[in-house]
Amino acid sequence: MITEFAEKLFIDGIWRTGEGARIPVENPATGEVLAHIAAATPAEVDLAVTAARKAFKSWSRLAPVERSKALHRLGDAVSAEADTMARTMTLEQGKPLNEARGEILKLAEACHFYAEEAVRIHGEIVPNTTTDIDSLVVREPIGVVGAITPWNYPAELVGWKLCAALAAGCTIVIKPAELTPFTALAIASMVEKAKMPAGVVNVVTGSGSTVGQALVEHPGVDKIAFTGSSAVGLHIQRSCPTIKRLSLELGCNCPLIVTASADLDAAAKGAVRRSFRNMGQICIAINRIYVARPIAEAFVRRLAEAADRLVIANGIERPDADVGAMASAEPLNKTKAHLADALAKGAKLVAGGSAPEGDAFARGHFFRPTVVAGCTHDMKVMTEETFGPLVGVMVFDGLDEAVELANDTPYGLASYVYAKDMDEIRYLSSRLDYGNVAVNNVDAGIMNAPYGGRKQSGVGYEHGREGMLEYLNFKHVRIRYDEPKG
Ligand code: TXE
Repeated sequence: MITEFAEKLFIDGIWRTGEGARIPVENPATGEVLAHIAAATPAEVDLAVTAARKAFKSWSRLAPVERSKALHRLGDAVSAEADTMARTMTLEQGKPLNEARGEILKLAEACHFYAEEAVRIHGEIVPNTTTDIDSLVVREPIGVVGAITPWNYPAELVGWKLCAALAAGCTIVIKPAELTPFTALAIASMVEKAKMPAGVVNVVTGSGSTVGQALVEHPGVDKIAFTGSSAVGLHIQRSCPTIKRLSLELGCNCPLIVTASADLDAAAKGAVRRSFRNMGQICIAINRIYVARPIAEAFVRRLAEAADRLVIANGIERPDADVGAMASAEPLNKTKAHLADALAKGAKLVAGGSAPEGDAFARGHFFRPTVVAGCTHDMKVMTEETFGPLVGVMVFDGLDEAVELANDTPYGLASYVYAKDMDEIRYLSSRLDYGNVAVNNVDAGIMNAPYGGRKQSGVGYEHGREGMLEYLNFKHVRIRYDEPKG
């Protein structure tokens, strides 16, 4: 599937060989170059936006039930190709094949979810000053969306934007991350299979600073939907030359609080899953854990044992591995730097701490799931997003202190609690200043509930009905009627 899409752009329903510079895409588990992409030129970005504008005229006027059927067809096409799409993702991103397949099926789920939502968009009639006037509050699609996506979830993060936008009646130009462009191009080929009208979905590849920036600056783009780092999110917000709608899903430094009433085995299991899945390269990964003093030792022991048990492998060779390669050298180096910083400041290494040994790991970006205990808030692991397989643990003495530590961050995307005591659960969930709080589980994001960050973690929502509202405008139509004559 990868060579098929090499150097291609998907614009106005046509696969075009890109005219710009070639950028290599590597397999992070082996260092091999898989293929090259073409960096879209400004003219090609303009072509894609123009195609999306043209398609918007008819797509936005299509009966919602027809948009719904198209999204269902897309979901079916994605499910049918789940195996090949997953392989493409594992080759370019590094996560194990089974996990990649799960992500592709989540993309299909998003297609079907928003296919259902497409037929439920409606307005209301609100009370007026007199009874001979109707005020209709209707919803209309925003227009052309520029979607800029990262490499950690190459299918889902494209899919949430694409499906919600299309359901609302918008059209879209997608700029995927340079590291994982082929999954997005594979999605475009499913769009083709699903017989979506030309121009409704377009994919242009290339770097953020050129192709992404061209979308941000294009006057024909009405909304930017972005997932990525807080720094680039802020840059996008500042650099829009015209007023545009924005949704920004940015980084975090997510806390987990484990109270003395918690089920320790469940807490350790949850912590390991949410700290190390996708090698910690998740905006909702647990980065720092606050544990009640009386149970701290027992919890850390369980956590370290569970981390040590994780199977690490090349995700193509071991589809069922727990963790694979990291996506590139950059997050790996950041992980090592945060680990060195914590150890230098007195943290204790209790699991991992180095690359796995053996020829299989020699050329890829591998690192063992790592736990450091005895942490404090002057360590980077406790205050910055590591985006790698590293978690820090710190002890607390009272719930107030736990809340204060957990909220001591500029971020506000997701937080986690393990506790059995209902009073503790209520207290903590109401005081954690985060868009998502998961209690006694670690799945902070599900398809039918809004998912979004506070503070420097972003603005806007994805998932759920709220995710689709991000692609709709309100319009107030105020109609005065006369008494019929005769
Ligand atoms: O993100 P970037 P990167 C965090 C995480 C990670 C760090 C860097 O901490 O280590 O960010 O990752 C495009 N105009 N997250 O470098 O640079 C870029 O091409 C327009 C958290 O990959 O933000 C890519 O398509 N677009 C996060 C996308 O933005 C630009 C997920 C994201 O890239 C641009 C990823 C520009 N000037 C990283 N510059 C999460 N919330 O899950 C770059 N891009």
